[in-house]
Amino acid sequence: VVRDPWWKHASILEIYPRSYADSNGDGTGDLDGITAHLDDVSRLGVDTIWLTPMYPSPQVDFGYDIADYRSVDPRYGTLADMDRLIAQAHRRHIHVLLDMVLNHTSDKHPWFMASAASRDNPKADWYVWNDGLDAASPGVTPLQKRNVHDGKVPPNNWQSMFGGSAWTWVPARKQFYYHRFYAQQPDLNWRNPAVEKAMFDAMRFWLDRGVDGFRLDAISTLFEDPQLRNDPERGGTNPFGDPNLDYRYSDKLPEVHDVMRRLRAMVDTYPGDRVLVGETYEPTTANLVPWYGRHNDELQLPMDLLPGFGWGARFDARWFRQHLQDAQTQLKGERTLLVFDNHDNPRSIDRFGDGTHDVARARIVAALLLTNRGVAMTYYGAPIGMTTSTPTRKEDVRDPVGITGWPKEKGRDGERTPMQWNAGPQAGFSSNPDTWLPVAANYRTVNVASELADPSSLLQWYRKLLALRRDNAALRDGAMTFVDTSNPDVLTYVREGETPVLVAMNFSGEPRPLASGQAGHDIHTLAASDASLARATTLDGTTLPPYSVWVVSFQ
Ligand code: TEU
Repeated sequence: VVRDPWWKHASILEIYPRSYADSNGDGTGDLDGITAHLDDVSRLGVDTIWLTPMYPSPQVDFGYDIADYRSVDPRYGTLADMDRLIAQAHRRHIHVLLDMVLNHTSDKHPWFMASAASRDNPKADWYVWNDGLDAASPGVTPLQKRNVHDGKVPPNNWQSMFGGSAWTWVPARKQFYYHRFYAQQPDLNWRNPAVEKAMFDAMRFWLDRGVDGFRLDAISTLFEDPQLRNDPERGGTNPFGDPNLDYRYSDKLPEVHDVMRRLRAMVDTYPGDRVLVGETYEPTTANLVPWYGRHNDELQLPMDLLPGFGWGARFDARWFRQHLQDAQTQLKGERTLLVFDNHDNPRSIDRFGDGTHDVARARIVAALLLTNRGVAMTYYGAPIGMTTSTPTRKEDVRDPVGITGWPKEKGRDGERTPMQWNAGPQAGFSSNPDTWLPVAANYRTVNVASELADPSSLLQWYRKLLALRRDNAALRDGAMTFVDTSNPDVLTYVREGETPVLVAMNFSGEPRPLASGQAGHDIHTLAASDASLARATTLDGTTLPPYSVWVVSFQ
């Protein structure tokens, strides 16, 4: 018997360490805080945690600017704390994934400090350096002319994702360096084999300590066009007021796949099915396919961020039916990894909510996430219905994206507020009233303790669905068959198996009859958002109340 690797059935919880639990009262979350809550993680019913970066960092981008890949930021604890976290998680059969930022380091990383000091040091070629052009040379674009130093402009018009030129001048070298993100996040030069070796060694360091895999940050951006051609302008401006570029020459270059293959081969030398999850923002499902590798020899789990964050995702039965069907057919049986929530985007409860039925709609999102044939990933706070608390005054903004982009771009603080554990001071997150971001105002009702005590809470809904995902054979593995496929309001599918399970979701604010076409004499409700559904005795003809979900096994 060949057993599936664990990750094919994983339920992953993304934890933002700054915001999860503060064990030492400094107002910022830490590793011991996470360790202390591992029983809560188990009680939720997930089996894997992904920690966003906890390495030493100047925290310009809250850890996505790493100054040392082999240690822990003292704000979060020590290496020994990390070892204990891993051991305690494993004791509870919880896998641990770390975030790995391969595209760039902090500008305070010793590699960059050495590289920036002169043109002839051992690390001189570890980053992407360029002499620039004479500001007066023909063809220089207005964007380049915003960035003149010693009569030089950057070699092209590339813009940082976070606003402004992607090139920063260093007087000591009389050169520009490239940074796709902040100037404090210089891009590594992946054309230099020494860089690859150093980064693979850093990953080995953690694999040797027992981590079960990595979430690879901004993975599509490792390489840049060797000719440094100008990105075409798409028209309009981005939230930072810069011309909107299409990033064709600094994203998704084919060379990244060679690195992914070598990385996968390295990771596969470790026992225990270690896994590579990719942050792969793609405009269509088909675009995810190359990330698995031609011979399934690259990422096991490219993230499918489409339903969450863009390209037309709506709270709409037709949209989700199409998307889930695409995932089933295009990914050729691979497990998709749907992502509705993360630390970079407003929470889905707000994006898909209408202001009146937000929790009811969140139950549908939970069902989409947890009953489809894929790997599930949720974000801390989503299972209790934490909302997006975006700052309203610029002086309260902590995310540099909001600081540069204000007021058009308010940054990502809203989805990073402290975890709401209970109705006590600071929601049980910290003993210190001065938390790094304010606790959201709704913490007295939206919190773990209150929702555990309430059988009808969103948290109990998540717990129920997570348990079903784990224990019900059809939901765990069964093929997905879509039924009633032209229904504009009700999304219905069957997870096949010895005892099949039907999942029906009414996306409309009106009652709708279920039309599954399944015989279903002998039915058994596994989860129902409404009491009337739990009492139903037949599949077809049963009325689905507004915004309801019914998960029911039948024979
Ligand atoms: O995000 C990569 C990325 O593409 C971001 O620009 C994302 O689109 C944006 O944050 C949405 O608002 C990753 C991390 O998830 C993010 O937190 C980091 O800031 C970024 O990489 C740089 O490391």
